[in-house]
Amino acid sequence: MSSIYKNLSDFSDINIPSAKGYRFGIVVAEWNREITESLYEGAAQTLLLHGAEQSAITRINVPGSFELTAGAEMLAAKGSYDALICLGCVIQGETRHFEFICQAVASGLTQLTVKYGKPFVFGVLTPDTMQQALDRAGGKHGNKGDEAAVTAIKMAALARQLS
Ligand code: RBF
Repeated sequence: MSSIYKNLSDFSDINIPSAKGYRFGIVVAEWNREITESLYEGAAQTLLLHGAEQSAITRINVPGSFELTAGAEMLAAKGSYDALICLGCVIQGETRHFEFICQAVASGLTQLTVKYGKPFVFGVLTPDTMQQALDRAGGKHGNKGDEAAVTAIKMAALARQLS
């Protein structure tokens, strides 16, 4: 988690495995598109930076974060991916809708990880305000899309190592 003490989007001191030869699926929610496009750009650039081929990255869009689980399942069922990255942004409002969406996605992606034995990375921002979202999508707290990609690479490498 990013904080005033540690911005995890700076990976310069962390040993990240090569992503060469791995296949990645990225599911992007269209709600709060300004934010999710930045998350996607960060994730895709990070995968490429660490050796993934452009042709090894498949992107699909879903309407909102609630649909991330369904989109990820559809992608996983169709293709052979080493990791799936799910990107969304749910801004806390005054209704309980926020909790329903976030809990559904967190639980859905956990279930998919268990079902497929592969990483389904939770790259969903859950800020209180749009400014906090901007700060975490290429702003002063880095880009959580980058962090999601690094998690995907590390977990894909771990899955291969243990298989
Ligand atoms: N989807 C998001 O990705 N982020 C949101 O902040 C968000 N807020 C929503 C607020 C309300 C009141 C509703 C009804 C939907 C919202 N959605 C949001 C869309 C949700 O993820 C999903 O696409 C729809 O509920 C249709 O299943």
